[in-house]
Amino acid sequence: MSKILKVSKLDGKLSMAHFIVAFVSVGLAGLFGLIQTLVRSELITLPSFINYYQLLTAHGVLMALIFTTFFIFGFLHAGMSRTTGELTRGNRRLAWIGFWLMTIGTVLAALMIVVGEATVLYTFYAPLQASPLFYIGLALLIVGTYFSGMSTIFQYNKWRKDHPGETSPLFAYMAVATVVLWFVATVGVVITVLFQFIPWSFGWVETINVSLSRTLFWYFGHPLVYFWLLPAYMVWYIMLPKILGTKIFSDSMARLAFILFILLSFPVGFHHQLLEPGINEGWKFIQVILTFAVIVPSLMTAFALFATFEMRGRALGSKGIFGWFKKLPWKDVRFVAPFIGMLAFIPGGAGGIINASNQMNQVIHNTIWVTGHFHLTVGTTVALTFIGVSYLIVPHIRGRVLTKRANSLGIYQSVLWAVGMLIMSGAMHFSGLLGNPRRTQVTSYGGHEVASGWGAYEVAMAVGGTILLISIILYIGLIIYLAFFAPKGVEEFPIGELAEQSLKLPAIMENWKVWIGIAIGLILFAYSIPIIDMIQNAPPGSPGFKFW
Ligand code: HAS
Repeated sequence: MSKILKVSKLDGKLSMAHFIVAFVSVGLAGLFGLIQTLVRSELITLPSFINYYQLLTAHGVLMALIFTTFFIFGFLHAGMSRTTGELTRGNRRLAWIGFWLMTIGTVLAALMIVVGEATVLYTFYAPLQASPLFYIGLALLIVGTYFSGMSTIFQYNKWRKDHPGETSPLFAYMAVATVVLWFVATVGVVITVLFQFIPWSFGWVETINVSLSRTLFWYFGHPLVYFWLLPAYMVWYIMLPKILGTKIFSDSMARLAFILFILLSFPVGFHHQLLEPGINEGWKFIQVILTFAVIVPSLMTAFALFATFEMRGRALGSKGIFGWFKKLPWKDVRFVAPFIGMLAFIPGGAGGIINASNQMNQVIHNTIWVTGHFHLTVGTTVALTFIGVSYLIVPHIRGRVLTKRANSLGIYQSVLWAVGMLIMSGAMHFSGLLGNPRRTQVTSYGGHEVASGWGAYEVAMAVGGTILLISIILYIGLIIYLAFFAPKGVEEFPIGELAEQSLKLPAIMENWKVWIGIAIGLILFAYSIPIIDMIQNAPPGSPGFKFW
C-alpha cells in the first residue's frame, strides 16, 4: 500500500481554525437566509428591532465573504502542507497572523451589522453608508488574506528552490494562481475602501464618486467569483481523479485553464454594470466580449471532467458514450457532493452566459433571477464542493475516519441541499423573469406584489430555504462528529497522479511575471479610459479632485 501523506499536525490546527470560522458563518448565514425567505413570502414579520436589510447584509457578508474566504485559505494551507511538505515556521506564522487579522476584521464588521451601523448589503454600494468601523473591518480582513496568501507563495517558492528543474505539484501551482488572482483583484476594493469609503464615512469628505466606487467594486467583484470557483476546480482536477481511482487527465491543460483565469478574470467587471449610465457603450461591449472569453477555461474544465469520468468508466469496462455514468462511485459522499456541484454548474454557467449577453441582461438585471444565478454557482457548485471536501479533510486533520454512517448521512445532506436549492433557485429564476426585484423586501411595497403573481414563488423559496437550513444543520452536526467523535484512524487526503507520460511543462508556465504582466496590460486596456472619464466627468458638487 502506498504511504499515506498527511497534513502535519501544526498545519492541521491552522486549517482547522479557518474551517471553524467558516462553519460558524455558514450556520448563522443559513438561518438568516431562511428568515429572509419567510419574510419575503409574508409567512412571518420581523420584530421591530431587526431590519430586513440588516439580515440580508449579514447573510450576504457571512456567506459570500466570510465562509468562502476562511474555507479557501484553510483548504490552501492544508493542501500546501500535504503536497509541498510541512509549512516552514515563518510561513506558518504568516498564515496565523493572516488568520487573526481576518478574524478581527470579521468580528468588527459583523458587530457593526448587528448594531445596525452597516446595513449596506454585501456589495456596500454607495450612496449607502456604513460606520467607518465596518470598512475598517473589511480592510483588516483583506490585509489578513495578504499575509495568508504570502505564506502560500513563499511555501511554493521554497519548494521550487529545493527542487530545481522539477515541475511544481499541481496543487501548489493552482494555489499560487488562486492567490495571485486574489491579490490582483483586491486592488480595486482596497482603493475604493481606503480612498473613497473610509474618508467619506468619517465625514472628511462630503461626497463620493458613486460610478467610480461601483466600477472599482466590480473590477474586484467578478474575479472574486473566480476566487471562489478556483479552489472548487482544484478539487475537481486534483482530488476527484484519486477518489475515482483514476489519473489526472491532463496536468498542462489544468494549468493552462488557471492561467487563462488570471488573464481574463479582471477586464470584465462592466458586465455587472451594463445598465449603469456613465460608462461608454464601446467599453461595455469590449468587456462583454472578454466575458465570453473567460467562459473558455470553464469549458476546458468540463471537457477534462468528462474525459476523467470516461477514462475511469472504460477502465471498469463501460461501453457507449454515457456508459461511464453507471460506473461512478454513487455511494461515496466525497464524490457525490462535488458531482452535484458540477451538475448545478451546467445551468449556473448557462445563466451566467445569459447575464453577460447585453440584451438579455436588460431583462434580468436587478431581478431575483440574479440571486438564483449565484445560489446555483457559489451556493451550490462551490458550496457543495467545499462540503464534499470537508467530509474528508476534517477527519484527516483530526486523525479520525469518515465512517460508513457519516458517509451515507453526508449523501442525504448533499441531496437535501440540491433539492432545497433546486426549489429555491428555480423559483428565483422563474419569478425573476416575471420581474420580481432582488434585494427588496416584497411587502415593503405595500403588499401588492404577492397578488401580482410572485406570491407562490416566494412561498416556494421559503420551502427551499427550509430544506436548505435542515441540510446545513445536518452538515454542521456531521462535521462536529467527524472532528470530535468519529473513531480515530487515518483518512486519506487524496491527491491525483498524472495520466500522461507528461511532456515537460514549458518553463513559461511557471513564469508568473509574464502572466501577471499580460493581465495588468489587459486591465489597463479595459479600464484606463473609462476610469479617467469617470473622474473627469464626476457630477457637479464633487470636490476639485473628482475622486470623491
Ligand atoms: Fe456570475 C452575477 C456572468 C460564473 C457568481 N454572478 C453574479 C453574481 C454572483 C455571481 C455572486 O454577465 C451577483 C453579483 C451581485 O450581487 O450583483 N457568471 C457570469 C458568467 C459566468 C459566471 C459569464 N458567477 C459565476 C460563478 C460564480 C458567479 C462561477 C460564483 C462562484 N454573473 C454574470 C453576470 C452577472 C453575474 C453578467 C451580472 C448580472 C447582473 O445584471 O447583475 C461564467 O464563468 C460561467 C461559465 C460556466 C460554464 C459552465 C461549465 C460547466 C462545468 C460543469 C461540467 C459538469 C460536468 C458533470 C462535467 C460555461 C465546468 C456532467 C455530468 C453529467 C451527467 C451531464
